Amino acid sequence: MEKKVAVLMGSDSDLPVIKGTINILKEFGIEIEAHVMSAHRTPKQAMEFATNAKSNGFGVIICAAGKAAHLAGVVAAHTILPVIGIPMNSGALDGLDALLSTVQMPKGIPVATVAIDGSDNAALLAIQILAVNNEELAKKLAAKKESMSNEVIEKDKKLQSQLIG
Ligand code: RP5
Repeated sequence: MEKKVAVLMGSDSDLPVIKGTINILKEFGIEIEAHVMSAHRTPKQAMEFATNAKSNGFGVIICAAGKAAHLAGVVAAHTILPVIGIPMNSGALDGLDALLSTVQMPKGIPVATVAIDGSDNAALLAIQILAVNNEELAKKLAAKKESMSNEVIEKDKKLQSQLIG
């Protein structure tokens, strides 16, 4: 059975950005579960979800959180699944608080941290992890890269024609 991806967010206020993650996972046909779950406000639920995630059929867990963003770290502490952290720009420090809280994990408990509000890359990294053992996903990823490359080439052609006149 194909592995699912969990998308956890610390608050529903994260959803507008995290919709990007969900949309890309859906575009690739990946089964997802999305939850509002907080390391601070619902610590028991976060711990239980992480502890049971592997046996519940998940392959990767994405955690988005802002401010003192501990969700990804707490989840990573309770699972051997790869955990991807998205630091959210939700406070006075423009996301730098969440970036440091997410990326600066102590040794032994890694969290693969994407950029502040890096919702698309979190989804793509999760898909790349699943694609290690899934040729169909690997082909879809290669096609996506090809299409991105073609878009940039087209933009360059347009620029050249504007510059030349
Ligand atoms: C974090 O605090 C959430 O992930 C969110 O980014 C931020 C603000 O949450 P709310 O006060 O909007 O619920 O826990």
